[in-house]
Amino acid sequence: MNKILSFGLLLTLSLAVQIVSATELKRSLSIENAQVYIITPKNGETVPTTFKVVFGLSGMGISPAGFNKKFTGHHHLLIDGKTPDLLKPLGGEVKHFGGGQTEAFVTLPKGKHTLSLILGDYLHRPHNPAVVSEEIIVHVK
Ligand SMILES: [Cu+2]
Repeated sequence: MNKILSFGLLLTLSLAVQIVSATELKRSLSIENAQVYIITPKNGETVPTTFKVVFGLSGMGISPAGFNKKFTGHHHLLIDGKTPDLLKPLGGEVKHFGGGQTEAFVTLPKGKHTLSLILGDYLHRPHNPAVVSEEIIVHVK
């Protein structure tokens, strides 16, 4: 009885491992040392209510959403949010730049705000490993 139980447990465990690996495989791979970063504004900068954000990417390329090209993706801007689950496709918690844009005008209310970028693949999924920028702070006046 014990043997049957442990065999069943082993089978369940190996199945779980296989499912996790299959999910991992589906995520697009990033290039080691690829970096995404905000070029402007600078961390700590004071900006007007509408300001331009310029996105930087090194080591990988830009492709529009829906376009499955290896080692590319599109930018996602996270404003005042906590980094989402990077194992799931990005949704409404970020602004998608699925056209392949590398800059955007953003309008925010006066006050302190945080900005960061997450690169996502053709299906809006963070890469494996995820390419995420450092968070910057802007003061909107
Ligand atoms: Cu997206």
